[in-house]
Amino acid sequence: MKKVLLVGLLVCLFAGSIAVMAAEKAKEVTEFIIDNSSKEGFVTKGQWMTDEGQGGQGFGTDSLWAMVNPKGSDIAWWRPNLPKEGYYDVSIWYCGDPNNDHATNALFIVAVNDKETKVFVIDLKKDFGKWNSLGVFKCKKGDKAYVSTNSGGNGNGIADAVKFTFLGTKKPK
Ligand SMILES: [Ca+2]
Repeated sequence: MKKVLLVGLLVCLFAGSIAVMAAEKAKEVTEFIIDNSSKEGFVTKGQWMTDEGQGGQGFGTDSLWAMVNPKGSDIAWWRPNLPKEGYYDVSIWYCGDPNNDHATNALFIVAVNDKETKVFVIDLKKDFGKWNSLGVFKCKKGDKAYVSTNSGGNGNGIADAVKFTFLGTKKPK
């Protein structure tokens, strides 16, 4: 009788560990976030200053800002290392504008295969403090897709966070 109980217990433990393994497999990472504070995947050129206040609505502990510059020569790039080819939603997050000096026409560029694909004109005085989707892009595995912004708008430029969310290998409807 004791043997039966022991075998029963072992079967239960085995089934339990299979269930845990299955649950862990289901928790596949699908969101790839690059913040201005990320150690990898975020690069700038030119003059960017740290803003820890962020109007209380930045992503993470701080964000960067660049003084309005007609040449737009202050540039920030977010470049994730994607684990597989497929369709990704690309979203941007920028902090609040407590001094009312952010650009209303900041350029954000999405590039795939290292080629600029789509340009967006973003009003940084609106929709801050949340993820804003720029759309769905087919990206290759690796670090060939990126988002960039610059200081060439009519107000200060902001570099905060970008998120690539894996949607699948087939084009979402
Ligand atoms: Ca940030």
